[in-house]
Amino acid sequence: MEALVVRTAGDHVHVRLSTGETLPATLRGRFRLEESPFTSPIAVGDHVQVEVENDLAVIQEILPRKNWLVRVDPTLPYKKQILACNIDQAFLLVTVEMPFTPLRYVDGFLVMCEAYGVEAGLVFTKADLALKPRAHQKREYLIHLYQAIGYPVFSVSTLSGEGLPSLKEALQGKRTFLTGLSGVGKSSLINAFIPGLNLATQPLVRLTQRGRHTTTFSALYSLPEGGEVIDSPGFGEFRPPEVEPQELSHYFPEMRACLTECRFNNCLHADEPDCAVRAAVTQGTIAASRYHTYLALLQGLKLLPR
Ligand SMILES: Nc1nc2c(ncn2[C@@H]2O[C@H](COP(=O)(O)OP(=O)(O)O)[C@@H](O)[C@H]2O)c(=O)[nH]1
Ligand SMILES: [Mg+2]
Ligand SMILES: [Zn+2]
Repeated sequence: MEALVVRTAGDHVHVRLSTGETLPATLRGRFRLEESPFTSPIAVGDHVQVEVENDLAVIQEILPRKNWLVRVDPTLPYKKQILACNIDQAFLLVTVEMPFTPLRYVDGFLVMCEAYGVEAGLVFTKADLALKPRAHQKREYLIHLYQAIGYPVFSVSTLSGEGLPSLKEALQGKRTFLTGLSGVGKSSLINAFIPGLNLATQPLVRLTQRGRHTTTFSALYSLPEGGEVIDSPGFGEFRPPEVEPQELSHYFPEMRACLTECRFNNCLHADEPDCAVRAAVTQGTIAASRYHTYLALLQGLKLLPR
C-alpha cells in the first residue's frame, strides 16, 4: 500500500499509511546495498510503496518525486543530502541575533530553492524582541531587500502574535519546508499553528553556548486547516551540489535581469571587464551584501568535488 514518509532521523524512518496510522519503517535491503550518492535515499515528503509486517512498514519502492531540495551534506561533503521531497514551497526562518543568521546562509538557501525550482520565502521571527538600534536597522533592511528582490517575506512573533495570520494564510493548503538555524523559533512557530502539538522548544540560554543542542530529525506535521509543514534542522550551509559556477548568477533574480549585458557571455562577475553585474552593484541596484555572498558562494562551488 501507499504511504507518506513523515519523519526521518538518520536511517530511522516513519511513514503514515493511508489509514492515518503512523508506523516505523525500514528500507528493503536493496536500497541500502546500492552505491548511493546520497546520505540517505529517502526523505520526508516521499511517497512510498510499503508492505506492513508486524507493525513495521517495509518500503518496497520510492514513488516518482515532483521535486526535491538537495544540498551538499554538511558532515560528508562528498555525499548529497535530500532535505525534503514533493513540497510546494520552502521558508527559511531568520533572526539577526540570538541566533545570528549569516547572510551567506540565507542566500545559500535561496539559491538552493532557485536551483531546484522551489518557491522560497523568508520568515523573520521574534519580531517582539527589543533589538539594539544596529540589529533593528539590519532586520528592517533585510526585510526590505528580500522583498524588493521578489521573495515573500514575513515578520512574525509567536509571543505577540504579530504577523501570524498572514503567514498562516501562506501555509494553508500547501506543503511547506521550514528550516533555519537552531533556536530561530521553528518549533515555537509550528506549535503556534498546531494547537495541542506541544513540540519541545529550547531554553534561550542554550543559544549563547557553542555546540548547542540541535534537532537531528525532520518531521512532517499536518495543519488543522489543511496543508503540512516540515520541520527540518538547519545546521550547516545550504550548498546546492549540482550548480556549476557559471550558473550561479542565474539563481540570483536581480542578477538574472542584467546577465546579457556583460561583455563576456561566460562572465563569472568576479573580475572580468565590463561586467553588468558589478556595474549594477556600483550603482546600487544590486545590493552589495548579495554580491558579496554571491562571491563567497562562487568560491565554495569552485572547491566542490565534481
Ligand atoms: N522573544 C521571542 N522568543 C521566541 C519566539 N519564538 C521562539 N522564541 C524562543 O526562542 C527559543 C528557541 O525556540 P525554538 O522554537 O525551540 O527554536 P527551534 O530550535 O528553531 O525549534 C526558545 O527559547 C523560544 O522561547 C518569539 O517569537 N519571540
Ligand atoms: Mg526545534
Ligand atoms: Zn558579469
